[in-house]
Amino acid sequence: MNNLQIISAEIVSQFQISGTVRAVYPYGNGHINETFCVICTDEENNMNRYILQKMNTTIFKAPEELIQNIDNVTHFLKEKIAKNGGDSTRETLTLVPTKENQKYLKTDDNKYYRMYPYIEDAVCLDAVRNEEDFYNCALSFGNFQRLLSDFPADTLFETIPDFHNTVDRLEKFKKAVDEDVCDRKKEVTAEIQFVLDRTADCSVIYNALQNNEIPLRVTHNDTKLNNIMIDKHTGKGICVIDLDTVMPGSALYDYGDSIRFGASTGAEDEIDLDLISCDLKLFEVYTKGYIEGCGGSLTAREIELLPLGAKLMTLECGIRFLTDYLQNDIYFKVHRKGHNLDRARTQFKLVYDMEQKWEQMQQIVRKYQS
Ligand code: ADP
Ligand code: GN1
Ligand code: MG
Repeated sequence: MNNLQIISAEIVSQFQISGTVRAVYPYGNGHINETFCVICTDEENNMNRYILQKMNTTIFKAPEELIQNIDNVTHFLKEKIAKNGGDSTRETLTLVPTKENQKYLKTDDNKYYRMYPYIEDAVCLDAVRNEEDFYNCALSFGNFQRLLSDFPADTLFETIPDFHNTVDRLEKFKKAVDEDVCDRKKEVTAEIQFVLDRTADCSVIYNALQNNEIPLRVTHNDTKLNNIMIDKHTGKGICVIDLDTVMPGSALYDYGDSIRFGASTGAEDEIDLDLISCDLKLFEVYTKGYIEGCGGSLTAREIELLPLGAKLMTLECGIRFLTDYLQNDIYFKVHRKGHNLDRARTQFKLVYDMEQKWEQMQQIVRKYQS
């Protein structure tokens, strides 16, 4: 066992788990938190699994508020899921309390941990397996947003201010370019220019929200494919996870971020950019599923702006990866040299490809504009 796992085993015992801990190991491909899978067995040798997370408090500066959000949102969802005849223990996350009945554990050295039961009989994907998968995810993310449509938004803390404020993201990017703290600017002049050439795009959703052209909703804000659990047997999206950024936002953020990740023909960190493009068939099935999942609640203007949501969330994510590269990789977890730059490049390639396919993307969306 390495140090990390020993620490985790000690931490685990402070939560209300069922059975004896048999193993704790790093888990998943998230870029933000430190995630572990905990395996326990009871006297009859039944296995219970849990997800233990060390919260990233560099990024989430107010972990108590974040947990409060998750607790409120999951309780709200549980009631609705139960009312609709669903399984509220499986279709949303549940915080496992500590032995002192707290919703999270704060250690003496100011580290914050939380635990969830592992969602069993489900898979979490890093790439779409087929069109049906993606359609099912779209239904679930749309449905998630619909279930939260009457959630009291004013009770939510903003866990990361200006999270999808692309105008602000652009400003922070320009500052990182100017400061150039690790002398990487010279390697990325073409990428910097790519962003600057799209300055006008960056304010479109921001302005549409400001002018009340589109509504502010309670949104997930991080709707990539590996933030949803898919039922092993039915292939349906059953549980939306990673609720750290549930905040007031735009449906365009949720739709756009899903397209960015799931409709790409290559991985987010693919090095061979020839493998990266926007798959229009996947774009179409997601569009159909998301509009259906939202249950008719999207406005005509929101639907009209969906292609822009896809492009802008992709551009914004590329801007964020490139900013982090210029700032010496302090935000996203990296696993190799130049990892954030590779990620930024795939996003920009995808933006470019969407621009070439713009007419077709708009035509597809119009098909679902009833
Ligand atoms: P991050 O913010 O770092 O992305 P996530 O909350 O998304 O962290 O968790 C990372 C990964 O852990 C997920 O992509 C998923 O594979 C797995 N995971 C998280 N919660 C659960 C859960 N309750 N059941 C099963 N797997 C989970
Ligand atoms: C992060 O936490 P994770 O890995 O699901 C990030 C998203 C980015 C995504 C890019 C809180 O998502 O905003 O779009 O990486 N989450 C946060 O893969 O910044
Ligand atoms: Mg995640």
